[in-house]
Amino acid sequence: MLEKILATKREEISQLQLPEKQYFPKKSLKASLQKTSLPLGLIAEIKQASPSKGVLCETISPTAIARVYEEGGASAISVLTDRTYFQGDTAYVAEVKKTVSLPVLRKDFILSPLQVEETACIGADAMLLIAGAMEAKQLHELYELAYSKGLECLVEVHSEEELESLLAVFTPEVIGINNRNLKTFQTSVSQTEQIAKMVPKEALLVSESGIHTPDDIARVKKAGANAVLIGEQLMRKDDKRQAIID
Ligand code: IGP
Repeated sequence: MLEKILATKREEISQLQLPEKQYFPKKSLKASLQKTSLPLGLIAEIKQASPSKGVLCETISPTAIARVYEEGGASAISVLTDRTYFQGDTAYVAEVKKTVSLPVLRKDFILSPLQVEETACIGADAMLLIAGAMEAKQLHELYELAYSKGLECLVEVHSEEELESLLAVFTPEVIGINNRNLKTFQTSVSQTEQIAKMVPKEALLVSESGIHTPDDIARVKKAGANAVLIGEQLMRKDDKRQAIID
């Protein structure tokens, strides 16, 4: 699946034109995750659909959802901007930035320096980089470019091998362990329990995907996660604010 998405993305990049630059006060993802009042930092995701689950809700108002996430105590908002597979939109980033004061993470498949520029233009505070999508050296170049533009990165790994290749090149400030196996789409928090052991102490660790119950949260916390990234479980709930508190 990842390969298919990346092929579409390369196609899109070849047509990409930079939008006009939007200016917003910058908010640090890392700092916000560290100073949470919840048991763990929470990146709450706005995701309308996904290749694994199909459509999660028929219509969405990104600004209304963002407001509720903020009220519930989330530390940051993740906004899916991929249109083809996730029904996201790059315009959602600015809409959310205008509505809440939390840092906004752009969730997409970033493969090229031009997309890093675009991420800065659309007003995001941070962006996702996926280790499984490229060589560690290339990822490091995009990472450096992002930080030079005032953007932070959440660097996502799916396996011990991916993390090992990455750490041979550099240590990202914020590392995400994706609990979803991209081949089978199955999620298991045991991914975090397994891989967390290899994460250097100085990095902030985010456990991503497949987090549904308080027990999942307790397990990843015990494994050493500083924060969780939750999409589906919140998107399916009518009362998202209560879902965060629960
Ligand atoms: C959220 P979930 O299972 O809570 O909806 O997962 C998030 O981790 C997931 O959307 C995600 C993702 C990604 C989406 C993780 N890595 C990369 C797109 C691209």
